Amino acid sequence: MPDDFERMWGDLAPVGRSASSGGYFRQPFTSPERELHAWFGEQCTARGLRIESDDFGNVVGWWDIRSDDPAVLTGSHLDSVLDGGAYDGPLGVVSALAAIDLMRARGVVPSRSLGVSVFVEEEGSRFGLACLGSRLAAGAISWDVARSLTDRDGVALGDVVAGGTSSLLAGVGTFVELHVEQGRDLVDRGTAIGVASEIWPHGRYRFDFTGAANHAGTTRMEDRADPMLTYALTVLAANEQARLAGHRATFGRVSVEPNGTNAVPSKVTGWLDARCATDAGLAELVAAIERQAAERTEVDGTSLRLTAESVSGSVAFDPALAAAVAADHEGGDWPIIATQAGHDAGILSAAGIPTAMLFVRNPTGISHSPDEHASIADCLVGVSALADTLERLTR
Ligand code: HGY
Ligand code: MN
Ligand code: MN
Repeated sequence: MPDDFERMWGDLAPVGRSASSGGYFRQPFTSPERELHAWFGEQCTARGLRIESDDFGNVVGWWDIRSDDPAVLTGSHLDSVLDGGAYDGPLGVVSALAAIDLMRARGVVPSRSLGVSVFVEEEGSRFGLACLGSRLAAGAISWDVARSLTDRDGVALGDVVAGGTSSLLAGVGTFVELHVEQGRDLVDRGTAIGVASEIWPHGRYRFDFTGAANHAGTTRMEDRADPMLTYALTVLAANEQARLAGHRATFGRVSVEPNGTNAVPSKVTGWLDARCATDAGLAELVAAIERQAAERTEVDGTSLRLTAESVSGSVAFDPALAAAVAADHEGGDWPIIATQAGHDAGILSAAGIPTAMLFVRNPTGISHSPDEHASIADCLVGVSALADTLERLTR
């Protein structure tokens, strides 16, 4: 089995990888990501898995078993954030294929169909909405709304994929997603595998600060309406709010118009990624940041427009399923832990499909970075853990 996993992992390693940073640029419906989808199709065909695609680019490879019982689905995503790591997403897909290989090597025949899924645009790195593919598959967003989402070049989702309907989840009774841990809980506990209890609510909010373009030299400081100043103080306010309350607030993306060196900008747009343990806490955090930004616009003579671009409510995974997945393993029960990272599993869980997540230890906890890593040994433990879990669920 190790060679299966390592062979597949080696196939993916060069695809969409930056020569300078070593990070990955696998945005949905771009050639590196389409190359990964083609690879996935070949892997499914090589295993005799029936390939089913929906109108949005989501794909499932089915191990069809004649049964009246609802199917079990496992999988993750192949798209990445900009300059992302190798594991976030692909680890769950490669591990699912390797887990099927391992089950077959063990002589296991499922009592119900078992599918391996790849949902598109989980990161929302191109069209701005997190878990776009799984939201479309689960009916959490309509195609009419999603088709108009645009990327930074103004290309609409409807321009790159046909759209329509999806029935990929119609007969699915349980979903399991294996994912590299994006944090340090497992490494601090000294254990390789964990199970998810919940996903923190989180959202992405666009702050448009408008001011007045002017000369960087001849305009006195007191005569300016500088949106960069309002933006900068909003970033500081968000950081302070989150730090004091134990939440998360990040401005990782900004655009400046006209972005000149010797001019006061006319407009600065910043995107806030905010996350809290509760829905109410998230709303309060964003409201507090918005309030402080608005107060600052009064001082700077600028204006603010706030748009919520992507909001994911809190997810509590099925506790009985989590407990059943985590229990009775060599070396003891797997820990059940919360995550602040969003996943397709959260969308399917919120859509009413009993869902579990397996986490594989990340020795540094770093993610959404070229430095994201998991050891091959832990990845192979993950494959075996996923095979055990799928065996239990398809018995
Ligand atoms: O942003 C997230 O939480 C996830 O990695 N998509
Ligand atoms: Mn992910
Ligand atoms: Mn991610």
